Amino acid sequence: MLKDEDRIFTNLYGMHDRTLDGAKKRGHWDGTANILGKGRDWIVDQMKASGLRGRGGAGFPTGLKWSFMPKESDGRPSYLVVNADESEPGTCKDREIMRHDPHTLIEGCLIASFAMGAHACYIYIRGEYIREREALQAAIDEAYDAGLVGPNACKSGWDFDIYLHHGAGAYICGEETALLESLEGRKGMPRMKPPFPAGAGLYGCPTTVNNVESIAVVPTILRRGPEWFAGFGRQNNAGTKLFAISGHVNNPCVVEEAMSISFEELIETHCGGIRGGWDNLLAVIPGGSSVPCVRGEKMKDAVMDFDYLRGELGSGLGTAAVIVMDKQTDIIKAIWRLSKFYKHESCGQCTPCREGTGWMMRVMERLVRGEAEVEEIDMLFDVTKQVEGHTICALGDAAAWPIQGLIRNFRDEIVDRIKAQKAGRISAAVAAE
Ligand code: L3W
Ligand code: SF4
Repeated sequence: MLKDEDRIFTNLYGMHDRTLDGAKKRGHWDGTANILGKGRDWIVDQMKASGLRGRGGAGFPTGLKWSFMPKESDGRPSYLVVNADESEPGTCKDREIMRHDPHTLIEGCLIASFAMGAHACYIYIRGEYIREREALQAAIDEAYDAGLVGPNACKSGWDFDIYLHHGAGAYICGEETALLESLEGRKGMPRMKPPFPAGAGLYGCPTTVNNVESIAVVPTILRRGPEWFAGFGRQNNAGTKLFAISGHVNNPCVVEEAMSISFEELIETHCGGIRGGWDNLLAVIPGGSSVPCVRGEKMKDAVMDFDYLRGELGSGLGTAAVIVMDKQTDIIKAIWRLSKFYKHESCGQCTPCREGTGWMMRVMERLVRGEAEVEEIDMLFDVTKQVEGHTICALGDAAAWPIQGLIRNFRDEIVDRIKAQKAGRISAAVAAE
């Protein structure tokens, strides 16, 4: 178990004072001007050495991403945009940072912006996060009043402004280029990449989009040193990490743990075990709804990091939203429900996603009832392959992967359902809503 002194987020459960006074007592905003005084290159190099990989789902190396920003201005301003549009089903970790430890994020915004030559930072917060935006705005106001942000931030000579922008309830605005469109006042429709935001982002200017957790851990990494952070987790999977564990565990929670912790230790130590015991575990979605589910028996010894979950289990760490399903779950129906979500959230601008998400959802609907032919399982898998990788943004992949995970791991259950339907043994209770 991660020791208390190694935790970055010391107020995750709101037990302490979240105001500036409380944050300072817990070690935040300590020596911030000294960190800035070491210069942009030093900060970026330290972040590279820490091994931090983006916490929003893709796991892209943070220091490397920052290094894509121009060193010299060509007349265009640079921007940092924080993606606080936390909407991935199962994911509720950034919410805890913003409502209970908001100063970790604000201090991180200043340091990261400085490192990328940005005098302004926009935090795009999910529209439904009303309490969180109140807490965050109050903390931003405190930071302005104390001179920590604003002109000559922390007396560093660096002018820095920070703006909180509210989303309006569209999942797709969590995709970084849709988010930028939305910030600019248009419909949240993803842009083709390249160009990546570092080349042409907000208002066509160099922009880095980072997840809340990625930015909030920056000040502590720089204070304690990159070796300290890199000391947690396996190689290439460094650091401590927030895990949001939901579903059929005895005590669902958000917890900071060392990367590469085993699934069993994570669940036993923090969640009081699986509801009904380990023999009752059916399936786990280890990284938010976009990654494929895994059969329970393969998960017990799983290592919770990017490379193990992708390489060994064909799934992913994603946002580290761990969704646990016990044997009372109708897994076909659960994945159908995700299909319905992605169909609803598709922005509709590219054909494989717009048409494919509806098509996949309708086949899934029939599979829930067993009203299908066995051959249709392979046909559905083929369709997911036609969607995957053929769309403008990752939502198409995200709609395809859960179905692929279902078919890979639970084909027998789907076949049994079809046979039961043909034999007249299906209960009306399994019919989709
Ligand atoms: C410059 C290059 N920049 C990549 C940057 C890119 C982005 C980051 C990662 O999707 C995933 C998705 C969801 N030059 C670059 C470059 N970049 N190559 O690196 O890029 P990418 O394309 O790998 O991923 P993405 O488009 O950011 C994110 C998955 O996360 N996901 C969803 C999470 C949802 C939330 C939420 O609710 N807020 O986070 C969960 O698994 O499916 O695969 O910045 O610009 N050559
Ligand atoms: Fe829109 Fe889907 Fe295409 Fe993404 S993949 S741009 S959500 S239609």
